[in-house]
Amino acid sequence: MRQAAAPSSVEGALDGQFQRTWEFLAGIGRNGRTGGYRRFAWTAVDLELRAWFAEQASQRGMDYHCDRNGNQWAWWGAPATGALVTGSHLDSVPDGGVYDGPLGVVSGFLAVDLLRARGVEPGRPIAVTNFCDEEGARFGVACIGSQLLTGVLDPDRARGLRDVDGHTLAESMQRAGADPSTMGRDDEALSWIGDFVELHVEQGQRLVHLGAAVGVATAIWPHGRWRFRFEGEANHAGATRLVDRRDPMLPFASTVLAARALAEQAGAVATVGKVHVVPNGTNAIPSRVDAWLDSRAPDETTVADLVAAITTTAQRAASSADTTVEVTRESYSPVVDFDARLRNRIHEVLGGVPELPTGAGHDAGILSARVPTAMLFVRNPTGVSHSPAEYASAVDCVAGVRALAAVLEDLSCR
Ligand code: HGY
Ligand code: MN
Ligand code: MN
Repeated sequence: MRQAAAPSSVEGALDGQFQRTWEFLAGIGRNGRTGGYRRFAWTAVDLELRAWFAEQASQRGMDYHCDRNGNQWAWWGAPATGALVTGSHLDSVPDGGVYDGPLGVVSGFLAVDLLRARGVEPGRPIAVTNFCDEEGARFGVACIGSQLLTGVLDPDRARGLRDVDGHTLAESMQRAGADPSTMGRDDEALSWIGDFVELHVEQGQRLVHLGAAVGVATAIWPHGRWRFRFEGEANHAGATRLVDRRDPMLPFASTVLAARALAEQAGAVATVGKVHVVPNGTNAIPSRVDAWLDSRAPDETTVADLVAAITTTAQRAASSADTTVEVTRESYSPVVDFDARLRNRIHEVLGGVPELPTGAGHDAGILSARVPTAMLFVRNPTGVSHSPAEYASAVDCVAGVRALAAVLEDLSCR
C-alpha cells in the first residue's frame, strides 16, 4: 500500500546516503597495498563487518537476529513465515573487489529506507540479510552459511573444515564469540523466506554490451571445487639427479595446462587459482603439491565429464612422474534456474530490463533449492570481479537500489 509520495529530498538524498554508507563500509578490510579486500569469515575484519551490519539494523530500528549458522538478519516487521528477504554477503576472496557481496547488503538497507520514506507499508515483513562465508576463502567451501541453513552442508563436516593455519571453523567461531555447536539445517529460518531477492554486481560485461544499468538473472552455471593432492618425495634441488626425482610439481603443471585445453574443448571454464606447496622452498623438491580446481559449465554433465577428463590426465601424469594424486570434491553447486514466477514479475516491475545468466555462484543459488529466489545484477563497466579492478558506478549502484526498492514494494504485497 502506498501513501503520499515522499518529498523529492528523500529521493535526492539517496545518492548522498549511498555514498556515505558505501565509503564507511569500503574502509573495512581493505588491503592498502593491493586495493583489494581481505574479508575472511570469523576474523577480526569479519567481526567489524558483522558489527557494521548490526549497527545498520539498529540505526533503522530493525530487529537484529543472528541465526545458528552465523547468518545475520535485520527485520522490518517481526520475523514470520513467508517474509520477503533480500541481502547478500560481506566476505570476500583474497584481494577481492569491494562490490561483490556488500553491494547487495547496502542496497537492501537503502531500499528499506526508500520504501519507508515513500510511506510504503509492506504487506509482509521484509528482512535484509548477510549470509556468512559465501566465498569460502578461509575454509574452502562456498556459501557455508546458506548451505548450512538449507541442510546441504553437513554441520560436522563444516565444524571440522580447516584454514591454511589448521584452525577449524568451530574453533574460529568460538574465538569470535559464536557457538558452533548448534549449526545446521534451520527450518524455522528457512520458513521465514517466502521470496528471496539478491542484488549483486555483475561479474562480466553483459549489461555493458546491453547498455543497461540493471538486469535480472535467469540461471547460474553448475560449478564446483576439487582438491588435487600430488605427492612425491622431498629432496635436494641440487644434489638429486633428475632421473632420481619423484617431483609432484611436474604432474601438477601438466594438469593445469590440460585443464585449460580440456575446458576449451568442452565449452566450459576451469581455473587453478590456489596452490599450496610443501615445504615450499626454492631449493627443495616438494613432497606435496595441493592444487584446487574450480570448474564450471552450462550443464552438469559437461562439468562432470570435464573433471573426469582432468582427473584422468592428472593420474597419468602422476604415474609417469612416479608420484601419486588424490582428487577430492570439496564443494559443488548444481545448476540453478531462478524461479520463473519471480523472474517474470521482476522483469515486468522493472519495465523489461535485460535477463542474463551467470557463471558466478551466489547464496541465492543455494537457497533456490528450497525457496523461490531471484537476482538483480548491477552493471560492472570493467566486467572484472574477484579483483580490486571490480567496479560499479555510483549512478548505477543507486539505480540498483531504486530497482530493488521497486521490486520489494511490488513483492511485499505478494
Ligand atoms: O565463486 C563464486 O562464483 C562466488 O563468487 N562465490
Ligand atoms: Mn564472489
Ligand atoms: Mn558474491
